[in-house]
Amino acid sequence: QLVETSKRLAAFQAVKDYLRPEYTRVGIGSGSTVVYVVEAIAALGHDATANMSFYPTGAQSEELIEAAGLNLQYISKLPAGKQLDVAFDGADEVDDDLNLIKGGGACLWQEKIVAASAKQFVCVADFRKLAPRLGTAWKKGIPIEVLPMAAPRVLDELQRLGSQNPRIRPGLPGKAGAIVTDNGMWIIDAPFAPLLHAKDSESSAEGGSGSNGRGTVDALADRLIKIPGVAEIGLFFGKNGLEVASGAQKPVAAYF
Ligand code: DER
Repeated sequence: QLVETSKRLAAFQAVKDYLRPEYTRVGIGSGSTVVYVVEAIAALGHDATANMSFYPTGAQSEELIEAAGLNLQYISKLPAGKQLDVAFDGADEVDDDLNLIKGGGACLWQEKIVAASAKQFVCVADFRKLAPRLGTAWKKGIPIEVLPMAAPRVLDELQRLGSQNPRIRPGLPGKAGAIVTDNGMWIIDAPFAPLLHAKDSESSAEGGSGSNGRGTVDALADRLIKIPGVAEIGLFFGKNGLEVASGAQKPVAAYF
């Protein structure tokens, strides 16, 4: 119960702090924490949200927006040169530079597209997600969205890059075979040694290529995204990280 209370408090605080009445385009992430973000937005009342459109990051996010009676719009319809005013989303782990591991809900590809389309990206997470370095609290590995036919090759390359026991995410009961994302892809979860910040002075910060050496978030991300068959990776960058894309989609705040 403490976790749910923490998620809800974080969500209501994030909406209070970052959803301005004049905003018209709002990204909505995926997972269980963002449920409370939508609850907080809906609680503002119809008049407050009537001029706002809400952009989903997958099937669950779309259902959340519709069920709350909010105006649903799609990132594929965002006019050229326009950005979302703000995007809210959860995370599986947040380090103290606001680098994120995302993808626990297998929605990371659309989540990153929406996040990268927003002027501000607000990460909403409960206390369990906070860790000094990525990979210390979240042990399941970095979620990576891959083309199914390339999965065996990607697993090989991840092993070579030092991942310990990367594996294709299995389906849940009732679904034989691998999880299939909203985009028809598979997810590989790739555990690595805890990732350093670019600023860490430790000697192993060269990127740990090929060994279990500890790499930096940026250096590892650079390698992962280049593996043939990888569609997107569940690493989002914080204050001092790389720009993921043109937008200022680096997380501006994380609430716990
Ligand atoms: O898939 C994701 O990145 C989601 O944001 C998710 O991992 C966060 O999930 P939670 O809010 O249910 O912990």
